[in-house]
Amino acid sequence: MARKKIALIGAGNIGGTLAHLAAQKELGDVVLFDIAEGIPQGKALDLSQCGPVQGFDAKVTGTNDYADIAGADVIIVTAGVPRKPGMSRDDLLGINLKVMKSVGEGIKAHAPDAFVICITNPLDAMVWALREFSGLPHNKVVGMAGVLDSARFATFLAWEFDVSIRDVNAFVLGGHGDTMVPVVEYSTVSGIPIPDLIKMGKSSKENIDAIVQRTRSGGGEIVGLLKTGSAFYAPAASAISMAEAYLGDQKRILPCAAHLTGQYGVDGLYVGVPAMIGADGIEEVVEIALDDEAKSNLQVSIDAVKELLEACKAIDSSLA
Ligand code: A3D
Repeated sequence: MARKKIALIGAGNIGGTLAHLAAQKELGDVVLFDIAEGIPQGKALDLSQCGPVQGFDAKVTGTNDYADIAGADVIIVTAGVPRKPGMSRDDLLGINLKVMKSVGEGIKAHAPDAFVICITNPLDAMVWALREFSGLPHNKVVGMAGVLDSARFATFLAWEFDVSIRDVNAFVLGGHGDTMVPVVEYSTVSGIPIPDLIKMGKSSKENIDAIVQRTRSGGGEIVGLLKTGSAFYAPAASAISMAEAYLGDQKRILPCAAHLTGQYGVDGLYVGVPAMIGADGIEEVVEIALDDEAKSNLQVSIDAVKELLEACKAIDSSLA
């Protein structure tokens, strides 16, 4: 069987980490693409030289030419610009929307059969725009945010309960950003829901509320510490788990920004929901019952995504 091919669009902090993880795990040969000349080539050379030390055979190459992504099985998109001081959310939206246009056209022309995972922010709008520009089927284009957000939630819960991270299952719905919805009722330690653990005296509502808030602003906390960029190790690891679910037809149910067609009362938007990833991409969106509080929080999140899409349509009339 021929080796799989993983194309990474954007060779910045996340792109480089993705390349390292994909090569280490031998998910396939890796192509790093970026518009910056020298960066993908330099990172690819450096990563290739990890091979002899770490014992992986994956070929890692760098390019500035979309033709080199031809035949990719998985594409992970991190191309774009992060928000800088003085830049409004709309400024970022306008710049990254243009980036999604060129990336979408590149994918459409050279790798229309790939499973595409978008990470570029603002995530829920960019994944939608990338799907529109690429014209790929909706089940083959997905956004990575929920795996990361629930990993953050799980980390804080494991610390709170002083238990192994392996026993924590944390659940986050909604858009990526301040309006995300960590769902306490569906989050467990070894199958025991968090509200039961509170009743057992293992934590308090106040502590869990603080953890929910810390999860919501988890990205900002890291930006505040790093000062020169945003998180990249955990975002890369999260996207790799989604790529593995697709390549291995694992049927994993992972929280991701998936295209909704009526589920959760939403039609035509990408929103963070639990979805099954297998060989057909997004094979199913799992619709769970929510209590009134989670429902109204999710609605706030959906409204925020809608607002972003309207802004995208105002910037690029081909999207309207
Ligand atoms: P960074 O290290 O700046 O890398 C971005 C790369 O994109 C740079 O190497 C640029 O040269 C490249 N680039 C810019 N324009 C283009 C283009 N038109 N075509 C190809 N490449 C281009 O950023 P990063 O890797 O830290 O983050 C990448 C993106 O992920 C940003 O938009 C972040 O905001 C976002 N992000 C999302 C999450 C989520 O959970 C959704 C988490 C962390 C970061």
